[in-house]
Amino acid sequence: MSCRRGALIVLEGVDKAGKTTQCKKLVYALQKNGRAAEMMRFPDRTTQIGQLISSYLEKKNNLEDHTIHLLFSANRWELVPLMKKKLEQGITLVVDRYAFSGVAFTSAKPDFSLEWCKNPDVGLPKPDLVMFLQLNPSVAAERGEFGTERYETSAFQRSVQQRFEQLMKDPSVNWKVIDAARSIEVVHSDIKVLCENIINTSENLPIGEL
Ligand code: DGP
Repeated sequence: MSCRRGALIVLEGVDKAGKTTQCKKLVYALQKNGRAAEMMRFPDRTTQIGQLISSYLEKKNNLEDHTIHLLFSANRWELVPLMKKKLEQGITLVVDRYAFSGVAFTSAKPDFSLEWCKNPDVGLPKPDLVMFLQLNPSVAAERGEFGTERYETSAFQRSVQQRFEQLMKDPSVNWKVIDAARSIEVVHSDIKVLCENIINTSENLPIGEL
């Protein structure tokens, strides 16, 4: 008997929308319900490519904009064998950011088209569900000071938000918009319901490709 695969679930949103908090709570809740679930995050700063990205974000090095875009994508590709293995073992993966952040953040820079930005991620495992934690960037800014990393300014985040809105028009991706201005627990219970449904419906389907 072949084992039922896990679901690939992604959380996206602007900085401070609560993605990391919700990913952790979701994994814990799924495990408590007897589901095999693990969290992943992109960029994964632990690999060699991830370390380059991390020092770029910390402004310790400067990389040309196309180059860093390709490195973010390469960082996702290098984890694909592991992701596929886990999904095939029946483990549901809850992923904090994915290719959509890649496209939204780079295309928010001048002179980058969505099409060019999407290309390097074509063929990555396709999420069964992408939840967009919707939060007005000015409300996000009130949740605390932005840090000192690259991209952490209100003007840039507004531009990122607009790119995400473009991406959400793509009907080939299973987007669900979640109002992230509500309390942590209310957001969590919405997310949990969506995930239980998608885990049950995707377990007999092949893993798709972006
Ligand atoms: P964090 O999620 O806190 O580890 O922050 C990572 C930062 O990098 C955040 O500002 C979003 C940005 N980011 C994530 N993925 C990509 C990507 O693929 N391309 C670009 N240009 N930026 C990304």
